Order: sequence, then C-alpha cells, then structure tokens
Amino acid sequence: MRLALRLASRGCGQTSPNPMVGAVLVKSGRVIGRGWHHRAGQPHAEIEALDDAARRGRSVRGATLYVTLEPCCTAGRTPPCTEAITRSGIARVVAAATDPNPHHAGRGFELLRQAGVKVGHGVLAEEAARLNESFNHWIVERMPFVTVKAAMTLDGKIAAATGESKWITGAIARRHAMQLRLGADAILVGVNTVLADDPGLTARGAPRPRHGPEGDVGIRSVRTLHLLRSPPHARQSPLTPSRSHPMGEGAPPCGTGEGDGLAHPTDSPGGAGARASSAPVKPIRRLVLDARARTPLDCRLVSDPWAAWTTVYVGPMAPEHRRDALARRVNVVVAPEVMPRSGVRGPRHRVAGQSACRPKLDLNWILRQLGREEVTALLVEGGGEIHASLFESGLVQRVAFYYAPKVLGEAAGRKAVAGAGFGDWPAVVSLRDIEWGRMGTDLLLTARVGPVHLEVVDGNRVCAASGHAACSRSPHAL
Ligand code: AOF
Ligand code: ZN
Repeated sequence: MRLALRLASRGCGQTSPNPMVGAVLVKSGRVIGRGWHHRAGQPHAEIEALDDAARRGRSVRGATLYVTLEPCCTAGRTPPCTEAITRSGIARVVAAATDPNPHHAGRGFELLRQAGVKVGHGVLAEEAARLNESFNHWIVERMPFVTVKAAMTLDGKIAAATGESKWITGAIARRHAMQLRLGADAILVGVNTVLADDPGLTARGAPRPRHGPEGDVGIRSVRTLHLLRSPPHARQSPLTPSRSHPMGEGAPPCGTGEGDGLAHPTDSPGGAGARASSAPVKPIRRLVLDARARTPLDCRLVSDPWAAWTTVYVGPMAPEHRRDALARRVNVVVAPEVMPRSGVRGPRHRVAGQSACRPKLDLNWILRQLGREEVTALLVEGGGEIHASLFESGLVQRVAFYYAPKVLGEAAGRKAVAGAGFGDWPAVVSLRDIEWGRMGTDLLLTARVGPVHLEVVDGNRVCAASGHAACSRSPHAL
C-alpha cells in the first residue's frame, strides 16, 4: 500500500478535480502491475495497473489489487473500475480510503463483494485521506478547500502602513510559498493587494520549464506545461503556469516523504511519466475580489500573457465603464453583495477606511460558483480584510502562516487577519492538527481550521465558535 501511495502522489497537482490514486497488483508475492491516476479524463489508477500488467504479459487472474481509494462503481469521464476489476479475475482488493464521493462511498466495496471479490479496506487510510484533502472536501461540500496563506512579522503584520512588504520572510520561505501555489487550482486576492503589490500570482523562483512560457513561471521537476482546456470565456490560449508538488524544491510530490524508487517504463528525465509530460494540464486560475472594479488595467493580472486565466469579481454597483474595460481583457463576474454580519464588534473597532455597513461581495456565492467550476483547492493570499471575511464566514479549512523573526511594531501596519474581530475571547478561531516547520530563519505554521458557527447571542451580538473533527494533515504541510 505504501508503494501505491507513492505512485498516487505522482499525480500531485495534476488530477484535479479528481483525487490522486495509486494501485499495485500483486501475485504470488510479486508486483505484476502498477499505475496511478494521471489526470481527470484519463484512466483511473486501477486501469493503469491492469494495463501495466498486460504490457508485461502477466495474468492478473487470482491477483490482489492494492489501491489507495475505493474503486469507483459509476461511469464518469471513464467507465466504472469495479466492472474492470470483476472482469479481470482479480481475487482480492485491498483499499486504503473509502471514496467520499457520494456516488461511491462504500458502494464500490459492496459491488465487488457481490461479484465474489474479497475486499479489505482501511489500510493506511489516514495517509490516503491526507493525500486528497482538497478533493475530499470539494466532493462533499461542492466548495473549494480554502487555504489562507500569509507571510508576516512576529507581531502579525503582512505589510507596513505604506503597503511596503518586500521582503518579510526569507528566500527559503518565499520559495516554499511558491510551491504552495502549485498545489492549488486557483489563487485569490483582494483588490487592495493588487493595488499595493501588483502580484503576478504565478510560480516564481524556479528554473523556467522546458516548454514553458517566457517569464517567471516554472518549477523544477516540471510535469506539464500545455493547456488542458480553454479557460472560461477565454478569447486566447495563453500558456499555462506549470504545476508541481507543494512540498518545496527537490522534495517528492505531495508529502510522501520519499520518491517511489521505481524505474517505471513511462519515466522521463523530468520525473513525470511520458504521458504526463506530454499531456496538457489544468492551469492555475487567478481571482480578484474587487467590488468596485478598481483593478488597474495595466496591472500584471490584467495585462500579462495569462490574463485569460484571471477572473475579477465585481459587485452589482461597480461603475459600468470600469467593469466593461476590465471585461475586454479578463473574465469579469458580477457577484451579489451581502451586508456584513453586524454586531461582531462595535464602531470603535472599525478599521480605518472600512465601513461595517458597506455591503461586501458574497463569498459564499463566489465559492459555490468556484466549486461548480471544479476549483477544488483555493489558495488565498491576502489581504487581511479578505482573510477576516473568509474566517468570519467559516470558509477557511487550512492556514499556512509564515513567521519571520522581525517585529514591525506599527499600529497602522497591515495585519494578516484584519476585520472587526470575532467578539468574545472564547470565540476566536481555533486551529488544530498543528504543524510547525523551519524555513531557514523563518517558521511555517500549517493547521486545520474548524468551521466557524456564527450565532446571535445577547440580542444582536454575534459570537463565533468553531467545532470540527479535523480529518488529516495536508499535502501542503511539512
Ligand atoms: C478510482 N480510481 O484512480 C480515481 C477515482 O470522471 P471519472 O470517471 O474520472 O470519475 C471521477 C471519480 O472517480 C472521482 O470523483 C472519484 O470519486 C473517483 N476517482 N476512482 O477508482 C481512480 N481517480
Ligand atoms: Zn475508477
């Protein structure tokens, strides 16, 4: 099963909206076939393993299949694996995790048993679930798994009051943060971050990919570099940002802790399978929350070669001329607005320039929309107001907070999480499954966040409390 898990992680960053899955066929104590799911639309891991055994001229009759996820039993983009397994004469299936996909969720096991196949599951189930943290969330909630990433001083500031933030953390932490992007389907920022930093939201800091676009997109151990499909409403086909695992340069994909140690017939020098390196991959989308359509037309997200992968969410009251000007270059979505929950804190706690009474873009609506667009993993990179709104709405699943050994000490400095606050001390957001890692002289905290349940207490007072049975460590964790 460990081998199957290592094979599964070869698909890291490429299988979305499908999970990473690995499979190994064993007969008479010998491995006779192995495979992993490369990407959505392509064969599942079980089929890859069966094909591998056939290529090697090995009969799978009576063999045991070790697979990291319950075999699927419905036809999606590909036919059900349960049928291929029963047809093949495999005698026994040992699975790690049950597939949380409501269409499967135990039915795959049941059908196999009914067909006379011996079934066991739960072997290394936790590791298998960790590998697919985003998929497991998305397939059930139909919303992206949200990770809030921030690089801050020890006193919690992501920038000085002037907006100056280069650089808070050191090169190692910054490079790691770039890798984090590669595990995401989309990166989200607020318009204030665009105005202050003009971010590219690509993956910088690594060698340029072999077939990649000119510029700063690239990563070692490049897996794929071409387009999988056109972005929504795209008028052109820009080259896609490349993707790799989020574990840091040189590390193996998706937190397996080691390479799979296998010489596989489809291996290429880049570390990816031949098919994986020639087939296109889903690009990382770039999203901006911008209620009043203030995103400048000459900012990188709007004017760089990947503008077609940018979506700006504006409010219904955004000035039409600005909205239309943006829509000529990027995707513009008019999202509904909602009044922020009142009473979290009184007016004296309001942040300068922010009005508690101003309607805000409906984050729930936006995330549901993104879920429908098959964004399973969303990385949020500022600013503090956006982070606060997401926390207050209970929409954050994980944090990745980088801490630099610096103290800014500026009252007006920009905080990693701003907003009006959660009210009472017991109502603060609690983190669980905490992991600390060193990034040179900086620290990285990764942790799970429980959903925040907002309830009205004491008349109009809103109290936030979190309670959540966290499932697993993320592949993003150290
Ligand atoms: C497996 N093995 O390798 C994967 C599975 O659209 P499809 O046909 O690719 O099906 C997608 C669903 O199949 C996905 O939502 C998940 O439940 C399961 N993924 N199952 O037996 C695999 N990737
Ligand atoms: Zn399947």
